[in-house]
Amino acid sequence: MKKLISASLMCADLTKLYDSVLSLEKAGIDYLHIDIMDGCFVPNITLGFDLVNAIKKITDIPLDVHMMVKDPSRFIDRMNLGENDIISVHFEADENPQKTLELIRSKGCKAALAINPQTLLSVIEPFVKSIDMLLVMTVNPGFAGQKMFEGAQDKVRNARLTLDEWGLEQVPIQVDGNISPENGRKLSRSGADIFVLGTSALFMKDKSFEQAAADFRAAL
Ligand code: S6P
Ligand code: MG
Repeated sequence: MKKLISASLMCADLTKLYDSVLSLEKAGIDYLHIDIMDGCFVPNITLGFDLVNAIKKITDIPLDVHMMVKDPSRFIDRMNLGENDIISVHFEADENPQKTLELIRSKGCKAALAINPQTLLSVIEPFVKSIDMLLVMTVNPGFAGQKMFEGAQDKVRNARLTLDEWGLEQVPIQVDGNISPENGRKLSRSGADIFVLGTSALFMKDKSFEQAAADFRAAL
């Protein structure tokens, strides 16, 4: 599977978001990752649905919306997204993930299930027919700038094996949290396909997006 980069916009300079999106386009970034938090499922609040809809209007880069929100099905209709966009919802935050995943697909978007570092991989089994991507969190959701948890590589390797066993070779695995070039390489070798890049690889003081993305791709 082709290795793809998703740029985490909560790590961008929000005073220059428009320019940043255009620069990310020029750098050939594959997805824009938009973190939505509710201050309840996670102890933070960042970006929101109005921003998702505004960004959608200014770029053709597909959006990758990561909802860290309790009962996310309440909000799927708030976003004007299309067939190349991904919406991820957390297993831990939803009483009926199946229904939410189906709702996302009914909107024409790709549906993804996200799992926290402490959540066992086996929980995804009932939902495998309804997912277009699996998001394996490599930090506890809520904040940028954290350290990847120790078992991340093993978890991604097991996730790839498990998905393949179920005949889901085409379902990509996304990793999110402290994806530096070094961690990206390790996780890529374990089977990760889509890399959410924040402060550890893309949003850096002394490097352009173009250079940072090239360095990351070269490290994989
Ligand atoms: C965290 C959020 C992430 C971060 C990203 C930041 O809750 O879901 O998408 O924005 O992990 O990257 P980094 O390299 O600062 O950890
Ligand atoms: Mg995220």
